[in-house]
Amino acid sequence: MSHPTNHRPAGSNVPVFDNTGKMAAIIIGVTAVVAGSVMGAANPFLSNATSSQGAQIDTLFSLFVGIATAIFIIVQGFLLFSIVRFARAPEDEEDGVPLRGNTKLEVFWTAVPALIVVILSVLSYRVLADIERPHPDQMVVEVTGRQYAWEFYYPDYDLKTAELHIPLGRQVLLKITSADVNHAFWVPQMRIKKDAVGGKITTVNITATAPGVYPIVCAELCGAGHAVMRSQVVVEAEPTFQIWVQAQLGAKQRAAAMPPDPKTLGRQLYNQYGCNACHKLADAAAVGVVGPALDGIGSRAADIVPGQSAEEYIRTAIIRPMDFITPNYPPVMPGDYAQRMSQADLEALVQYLLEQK
Ligand code: HEC
Ligand SMILES: [Cu+2]
Repeated sequence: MSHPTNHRPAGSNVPVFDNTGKMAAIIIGVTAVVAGSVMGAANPFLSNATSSQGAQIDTLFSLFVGIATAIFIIVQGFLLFSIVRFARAPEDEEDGVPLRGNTKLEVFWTAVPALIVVILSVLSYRVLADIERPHPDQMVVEVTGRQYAWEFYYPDYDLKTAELHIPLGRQVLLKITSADVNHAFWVPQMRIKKDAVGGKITTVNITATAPGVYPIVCAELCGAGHAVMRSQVVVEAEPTFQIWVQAQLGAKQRAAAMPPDPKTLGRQLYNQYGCNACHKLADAAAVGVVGPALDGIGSRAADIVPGQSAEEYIRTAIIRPMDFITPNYPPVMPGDYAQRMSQADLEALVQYLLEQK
């Protein structure tokens, strides 16, 4: 048997030697190269990345997808070709031809993937090394995730915010951690996704390449309010960023010099401690739906637990939420407010909620 791979059982009217195999190989190969190049060049799955790291990652990803597409088409092409070309003829009851391995083919299909893997590893390493290289003008922002909000701290300015502002074109080193359970800091448009783990700091660099506002999403199921654990990155030109910093610092100084009226303070605390993520409250523009709406809580709080005044009920609900579970709601309110809140903040918040008539 000189050409086992091309052998046809007796009774078949397909000639033993023909060129369909070669033709198929050429058609499959050309299709794979064209489709792979198109997928690599115009990857339809991703919008444009808005960070320089994201752009590098996308280029690499498109190359991976392009190569994977080509390999997929080659493998499936030969599979389909074989199904059609070597189908058993209706009257053919014979066994198939006993085939042995084909050393050349095996060397080829081991060497080529090995080479592809080596090339992709080298390219990936170069992209990773470049992304991790610190720039001299780098700015540090400390990111803390907690159920269910993100908090940003700028050590350069001693400034804490709930929204991340970064200057266009400047490398920002994010030092990410969690105050409670695991979260993940994700900015889809920038291709940045990093775990936020309690007691540990994970780092990632971002250099924004397009001004705009991009959503920040928590990408780790972290509890009942996970879906509302969102914020945003605001990318602006360096001068605009500096103006924003000064405005925040000014507001902070004014707040320190002249404490806000109880209502403003109450709204601030309500949002700062993440109550807004779970409790709707019109006065604080909060829309959370995990817990009961707190509109009018001041009027009804006295009638909920017999023997507890409105003030006691609200205070207890905050510092010991498990003492009384509001019927029809899950017992998911965080139990650590007593440790996290100063006495002054707690009292201000209780007074604020009492005023919600
Ligand atoms: C993770 C979501 C979540 C967060 C964050 C949260 N709560 Fe709650 N809260 C709930 C749920 C759910 C209930 C109802 C079940 C229960 O009683 O524990 C509740 C109950 C309450 C009640 C009783 C409401 C009623 O109608 O009887 C008050 C008051 C309250 N929370 C205040 C707060 C305040 C103030 C904060 C912020 C400091 C806060 N909660 C943060 C989920 C949350
Ligand atoms: Cu989270």
